[in-house]
Amino acid sequence: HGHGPLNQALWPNPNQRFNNTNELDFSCQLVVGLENVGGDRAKLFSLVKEACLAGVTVVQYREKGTVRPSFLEELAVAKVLKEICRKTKTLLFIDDNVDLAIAADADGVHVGQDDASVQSIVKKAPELLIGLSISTMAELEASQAAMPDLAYIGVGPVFKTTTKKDAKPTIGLEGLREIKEAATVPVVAIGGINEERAQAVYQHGADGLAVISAITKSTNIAKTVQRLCKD
Ligand code: 3NM
Repeated sequence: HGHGPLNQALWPNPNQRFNNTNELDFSCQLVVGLENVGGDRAKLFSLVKEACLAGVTVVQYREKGTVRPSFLEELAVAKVLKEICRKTKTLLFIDDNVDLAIAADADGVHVGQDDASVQSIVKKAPELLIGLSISTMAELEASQAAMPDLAYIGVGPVFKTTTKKDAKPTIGLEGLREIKEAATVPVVAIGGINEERAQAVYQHGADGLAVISAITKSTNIAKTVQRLCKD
């Protein structure tokens, strides 16, 4: 499978993928799937496009609803998202599904503690960037060996979230700070983050943030993204 133009420019040598990690911007991530927009594909595409144009730096395509689309349906959606992201130079990550990330020529894959191991992803798809969810100091410590292969860690839930059904206990702003102080890769805070809470999240050390509902439920996406995202 071919590298996207973005990957090609950034990672000329697959064995030195992370030499340029500092040039990648993980500051503002929209996590979204069909379940977050009432299953409406056209709405998903227009929302992602608007968010990308407004300054979102990463889109994570995530289908974790009770009704899962088929692989081919998800691939069709992911390919459109890839095209939108390519035009705005936004990174596209796929949640959990390494095969989908490869097939859609995404820039990266985001995995949780119970998903594919970082080691197995590196082996299978060395060109993919990898984000890993971390909720506790114990998980951070247990993931030390994987750090050189990670583009960022997703840390949360910082605040109570109603969007993720199986969310872990909230860690709060102090939990975020504690993990940030020990982390060696960019920290992307997630969970219940909205326009009002964004500044506090940055003040507690986050390098970036990731949201679902703050953007999918916004009535003015451009304004919301401006307020959420670090300049
Ligand atoms: N992951 P909202 S919390 C997808 O803690 C996701 O790892 C979380 O949605 C984690 O911005 C979460 O609407 C949901 O709270 C984020």
